Amino acid sequence: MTQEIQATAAASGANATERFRENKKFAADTSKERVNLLASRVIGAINDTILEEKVTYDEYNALKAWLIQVGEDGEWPLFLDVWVEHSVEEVASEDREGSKGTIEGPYYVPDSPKQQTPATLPMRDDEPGTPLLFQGRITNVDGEPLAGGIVEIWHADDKGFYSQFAPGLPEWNLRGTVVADADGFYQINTMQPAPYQIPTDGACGKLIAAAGWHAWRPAHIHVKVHAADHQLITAQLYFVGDEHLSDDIASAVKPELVLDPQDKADGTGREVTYNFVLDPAK
Ligand code: MBD
Ligand code: FE
Repeated sequence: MTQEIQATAAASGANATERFRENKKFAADTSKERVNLLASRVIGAINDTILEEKVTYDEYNALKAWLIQVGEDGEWPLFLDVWVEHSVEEVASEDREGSKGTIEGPYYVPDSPKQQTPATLPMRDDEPGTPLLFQGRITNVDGEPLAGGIVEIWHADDKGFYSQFAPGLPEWNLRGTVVADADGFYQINTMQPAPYQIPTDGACGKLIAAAGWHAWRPAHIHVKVHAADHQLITAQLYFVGDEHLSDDIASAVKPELVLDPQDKADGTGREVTYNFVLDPAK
């Protein structure tokens, strides 16, 4: 299949920025003391770096130009989710007993089309890739099924593009909200995604090139799993053997999140079972 998609960093960045503004709620009521503490520490860390590393005016102006560019490209969500969110997630999940989670990233869209299990994600007739049956159970920490639990799932296509952020894809391509059955069992038919490179033509790509880093994330499936009276888990599932498991640019891989799909007996692709254990609501 040939497909002419012109995905630009600025276009997907603008979409991610817009989505963030629409969907994210944040506390405006942080105390003065807390803002003072956090802002002073961050500004202090920047100043310490400048003094210790003897940063020049040239470097300072390059930084200024780059920060302006991050905003122009709409890449603040990308920058923060790639280089900062993993620490926020670590703090947020510190005392969780159930399944591990990881970062959400910039490409979640709420309210994807709802289906009862067994589900097949919306995809094109000629959607490229290897079919993957992703299934398992949603239980509480005592192993009891959470009837009607929900798996929201989203992932990139075989070329690394997310619907609603790259042009030319059907609106809900490879996105869905799947309701588990009375035993907490869910089954989702999709396509196994490929390793993914964050946009290289915008400000984040410029930083990566200038620093001699790489832009890769391992192939991944994003999920949000929830059930009444239980804590939401936001996670990503990866694939065993992926060369970027150990050097994810977003530092979001955990060993508990790696899938090992097997060939299906009927030869129609792969299948894997993954169970989610949800903590009780706080
Ligand atoms: C992604 O697909 C992603 O999951 C993250 C965390 C950052 C950039 C692109
Ligand atoms: Fe992603």
